[in-house]
Amino acid sequence: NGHSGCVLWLTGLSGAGKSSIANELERELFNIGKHAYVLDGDNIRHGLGSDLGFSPEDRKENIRRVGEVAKLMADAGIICITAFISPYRADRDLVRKMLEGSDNQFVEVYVNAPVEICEQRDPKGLYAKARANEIKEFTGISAPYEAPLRAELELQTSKLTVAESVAKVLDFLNVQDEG
Ligand code: GGZ
Repeated sequence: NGHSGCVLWLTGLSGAGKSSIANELERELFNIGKHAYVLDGDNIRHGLGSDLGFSPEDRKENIRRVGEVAKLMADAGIICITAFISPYRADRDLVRKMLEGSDNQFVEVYVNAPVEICEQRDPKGLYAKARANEIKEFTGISAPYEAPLRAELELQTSKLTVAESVAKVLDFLNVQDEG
């Protein structure tokens, strides 16, 4: 992978484990001398995307902006790890297209857990709110999630620990310890 950056695009339901995997991956990459950075709702939706909600149009624009930022970071030689639901195939494919033609690899990682499991986990109580109709257009409940058809990697997080998922990504990247 040399010194070139890339984009690790994690996609999946709320509660599937995207953020946990992304953050642990960032730490592991740092430990082997790689410069990685996580983009997620916490650092994007309050700032760059503060005007956006969760309608299909707003999600599309959210993902477009994240894609542009991820591309810049990859151009700067950083391993950019993104952790957004990114529920629409067309939106993810748009980012893939953006990265084509640059020498930055786009790696779509399907963080896959059944919606029943995500709903059981419900760490922030959002599924309960969605069921009570207090949150509209909630992905997996009242808004669609379009699963990837040709993701470079799939992580079944109901069967894998975070560490096992991270190991699979590192293995895919074939990263070497640069000390
Ligand atoms: C889905 C929502 C919604 C709705 C608020 N639908 O588990 P979380 O809390 O921390 O992650 C979810 C996050 C999703 O934001 P993204 O930027 O990843 O979405 S997208 O890629 O579709 O643009 C959830 C919270 O925001 N959240 N309302 N209606 N998730």
